[in-house]
Amino acid sequence: MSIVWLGLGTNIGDRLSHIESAIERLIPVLENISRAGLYETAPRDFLDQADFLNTVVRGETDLSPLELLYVLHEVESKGGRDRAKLPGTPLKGPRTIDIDILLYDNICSTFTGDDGGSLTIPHISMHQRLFVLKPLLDLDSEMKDPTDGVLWRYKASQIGDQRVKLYKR
Ligand code: PH2
Ligand code: MG
Ligand code: MG
Repeated sequence: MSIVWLGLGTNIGDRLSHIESAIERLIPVLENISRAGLYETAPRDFLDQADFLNTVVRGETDLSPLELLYVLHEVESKGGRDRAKLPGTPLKGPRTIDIDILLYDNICSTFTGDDGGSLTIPHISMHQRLFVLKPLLDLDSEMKDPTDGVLWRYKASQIGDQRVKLYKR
């Protein structure tokens, strides 16, 4: 079994129920799930959008990284996520549910799917996102970035305020 860490985010509609339904749908896919608290977070990257709810989930799986990615896409679709890149849709704009693979064991690599899409693990932006690192550290404060062995909590402490506030434990 491999240990995976997923980041969940939503900023459209009933955010709480989008997160809860997505985690329900992860139960058949991941074993021994543990979940961090929910955080209300200011949007990053694309700023002109509503605040997000974010959390992190840890689980165990026998799926490969790409197999897991496709399952997560299905869970996103069931949660009302439209991944189609319509003209005029901002790249990192509003979404009903986004589920990103953050970490998968200590893998540091990029995978290319049959559809030509690519998956980089660790998630390429996680080191600069407190909306990821805070909930991750709730679950394990001693974890290290597998790319350089530096504690995630040290990296988090070097990031300025990003308005990430505990919403629900
Ligand atoms: N996701 C993004 C872009 N910006 N900002 C916050 N606060 N939370 C997110 O989950 C988020 C974001 C792209 O996936
Ligand atoms: Mg994302
Ligand atoms: Mg995503």
